[in-house]
Amino acid sequence: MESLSEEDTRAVIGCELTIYEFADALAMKPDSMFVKNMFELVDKDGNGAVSFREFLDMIVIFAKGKFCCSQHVYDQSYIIQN
Ligand SMILES: [Ca+2]
Repeated sequence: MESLSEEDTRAVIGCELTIYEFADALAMKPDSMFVKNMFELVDKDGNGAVSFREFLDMIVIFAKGKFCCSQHVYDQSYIIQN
């Protein structure tokens, strides 16, 4: 397996996703309420973009199974437990 160069690593870490790219990464439509709410939740600094770090934080939350959804998650309801 080939490793990334330092320059490529910095580019990955420094990249930010728009809501359209975020929706694409989740294989969902950018105008869905789920994507809008999730994007707003993940964009912790509120700059209108999801950083690599913010995206990783979301993945960790999913991986730990602490993200709980009601049956209406695709409408607008979600809860993250501490
Ligand atoms: Ca952000």
